[in-house]
Amino acid sequence: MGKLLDSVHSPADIKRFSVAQLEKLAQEIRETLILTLSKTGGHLGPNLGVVELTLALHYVFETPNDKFVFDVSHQAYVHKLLTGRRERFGTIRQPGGLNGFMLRTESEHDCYGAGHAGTSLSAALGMAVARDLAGGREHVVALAGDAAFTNGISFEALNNIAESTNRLIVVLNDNEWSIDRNVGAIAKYLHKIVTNERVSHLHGSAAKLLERVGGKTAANVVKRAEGAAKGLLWPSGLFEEFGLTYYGPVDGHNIGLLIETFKFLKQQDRPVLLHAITQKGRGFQPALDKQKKFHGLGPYHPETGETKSPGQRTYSEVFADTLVKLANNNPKLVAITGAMPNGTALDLFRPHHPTKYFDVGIAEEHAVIFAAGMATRGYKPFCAIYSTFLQRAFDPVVHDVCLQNLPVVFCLDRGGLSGDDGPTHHGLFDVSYLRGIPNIVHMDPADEDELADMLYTAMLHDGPSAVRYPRGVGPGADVKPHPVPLPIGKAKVVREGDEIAVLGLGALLPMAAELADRLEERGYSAAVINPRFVKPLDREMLAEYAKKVTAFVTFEDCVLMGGFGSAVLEALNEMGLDVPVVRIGWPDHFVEHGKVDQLRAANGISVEAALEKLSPYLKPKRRPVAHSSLHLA
Ligand SMILES: Cc1ncc(C[n+]2csc(CCOP(=O)(O)OP(=O)(O)O)c2C)c(N)n1
Repeated sequence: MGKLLDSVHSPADIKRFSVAQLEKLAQEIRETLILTLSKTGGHLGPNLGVVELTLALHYVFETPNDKFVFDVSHQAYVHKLLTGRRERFGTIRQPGGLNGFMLRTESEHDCYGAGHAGTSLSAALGMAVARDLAGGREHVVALAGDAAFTNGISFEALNNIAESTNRLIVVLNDNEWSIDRNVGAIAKYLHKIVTNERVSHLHGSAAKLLERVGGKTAANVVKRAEGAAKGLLWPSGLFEEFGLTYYGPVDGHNIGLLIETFKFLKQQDRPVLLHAITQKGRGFQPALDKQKKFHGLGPYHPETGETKSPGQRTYSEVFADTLVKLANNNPKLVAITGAMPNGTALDLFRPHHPTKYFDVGIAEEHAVIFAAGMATRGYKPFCAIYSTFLQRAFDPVVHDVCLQNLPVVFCLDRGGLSGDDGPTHHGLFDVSYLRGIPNIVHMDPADEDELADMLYTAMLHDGPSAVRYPRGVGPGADVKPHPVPLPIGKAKVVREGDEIAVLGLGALLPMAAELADRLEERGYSAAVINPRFVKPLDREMLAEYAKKVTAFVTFEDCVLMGGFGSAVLEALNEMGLDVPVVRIGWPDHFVEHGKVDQLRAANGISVEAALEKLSPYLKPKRRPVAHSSLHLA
């Protein structure tokens, strides 16, 4: 690690550096990012793109008094390195280590946490208005990527800024990429500004002057610098109409220029937007060559950027392959993603059915309502949205799709823990938030083949449905060449048993089977059931087992509150069947980032925890197995 970075313990330490030293520091930061993330994984490309921007921001402003609000905050690693977390940086995204996003509890320099896109302008405006009301003078800066402007909330905020405050700085970090290429009219509009030759000529001379005089303090020089900064002004119709004074586009890698520009913007008594052009992945050729891959990834080779393949098809890939097959025979099938063609694997679908594929940008609400519209015209939309991001579109799911009973299929990728990404990305709520909505069918496959069958079932179903599947690879089941439809609302009995019934939803079916094995070892007859459907629940099956078993056990990879186990309890209660239900699932607190197995064990999602909770309901056996370490009643 280079010397300059070693001497940086807080942002104050970089303020004594010259521009040349800051450029050297930028180089050291890039090396640190590339090396560290090669071991931990993380958002390499976005962070390599904001090194100079972050340095210039910290050079000019004073956090924690001034406030930086980063959109998504996946690009806050450089900020972390500069704000007292350098020594712990190697722990990023590791269990017990630094979070991969901004976290208010992690540092006083993280004034706002995020992980979902489009929140920075609203949050920053809230802080600016609070400051104005309290008579404060601190600066509030929102840093948002170009893809954040595909999101409705950003525009809801823009609609309010000019009327709400005179002092807010928005930095638009434009690299022309979302995770995939950025899409839509706004992306085209920004591209037009960036590639306009007249603008770049004008700005070239203004920027040169600014650089020449920048950093000098004599009054007349400062005046000239200000004049030059004004030369960066280009009336961008869009942002000017929203009442923000637009500056740019500026080279987001020119530290000297950025510093002088921020010094100028800091003095403005009106909301301003700086359009900075950056290069995602700058300084690492593999990241420049493969923008999508290096947006966010697991460990890689620090020189070649090579990564290990998971060795087996992920759930997302099985989903995409199945959808290709289904679309081959169904001209009405369309696939929709909200800026996640890579994550959802729909980029495998796109080449097969380019006219049936829609990337609508980071716009989950629009994605769902757009799907509803298509469904009214006889199309069968498959909306592939991560479980965590569908939270954004809860009302469209209720009001537009389910209320009108439209045949939209929600393909909930990352249902369950998202692991290293942490609480903003864990998909633990969808069972609870979807289960209470009338008309929806909710399915959870236990393996890849069942996922294919459920997608086929959803295609045939004339109403709304959701199929939820985990991140990464599953058990590796062979997928049949042709999926078959499943009877809706019917569970699958995997193993018969008549003392305890263990229900394992989706990814937790193996845990249910393991519990049953452990019970069998102790002499209990345990049934293993794959519920398949959270809704409609197989009441017949429940009633049948309620006649014979002393308890049910439910395993689910979602929050217990309002979840699958709760559904079982409710159904038994409604049928007047008084059988205890031991529920295993996620407790009522947010779950930090970490390894899935460790987090499950630490949160009581384990066979051991189930045995302990179940013990009061187990009838004593005459000859308990001697080696048992558990005290079964
Ligand atoms: C609501 C929501 N949907 C999807 C995502 C997934 N996501 C994370 S970063 C990202 C792209 C961000 O692009 P941009 O804001 O331009 O920043 P860049 O990474 O290019 O610097 C997306 C789609 C998200 N975080 N939040």
